[in-house]
Amino acid sequence: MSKLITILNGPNLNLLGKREPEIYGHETLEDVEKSCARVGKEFGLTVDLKQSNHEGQIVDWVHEARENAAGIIINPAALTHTSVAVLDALNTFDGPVLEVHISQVHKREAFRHHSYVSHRADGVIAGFGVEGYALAMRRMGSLLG
Ligand code: CA2
Repeated sequence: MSKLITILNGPNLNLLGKREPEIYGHETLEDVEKSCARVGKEFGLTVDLKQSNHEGQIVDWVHEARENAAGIIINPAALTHTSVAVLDALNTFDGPVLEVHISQVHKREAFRHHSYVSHRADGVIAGFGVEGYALAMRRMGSLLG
């Protein structure tokens, strides 16, 4: 039976591909879901990609993933740098957690250099554009294979 990977996206990422293409590129979250599903097929993984602008919603989705997902890929967006609540939720999840950032956060403002989520993440990808999500899917394939 195929295993589910929950892909969570935080605040403002609904605008992906629609604003600030010089930082975040031209591809949308729909494109990301398609490319992740393609990679997932190679490894017997299915994907469920979600986005919310609300911290509590992300926490609720992590709890849902506890019941139905084998792994979590998360781009917490600004919550990366602020949210102990998202970190605490991820700490209750037993499977692999991979953190993805589209931009190279370490080349940007100092406040983007610290991630609460990295205290839990089993791997971090930053600065590979939206390709980072598909790379994280490949890693999920090896971790769960
Ligand atoms: O590089 C990333 O993926 C970030 O997680 C994106 C966050 C930012 O706060 C993090 O420091 C790094 C911002 C997401 C905003 O998404 C937008 C997408 C398109 C247009 C405007 C915002």
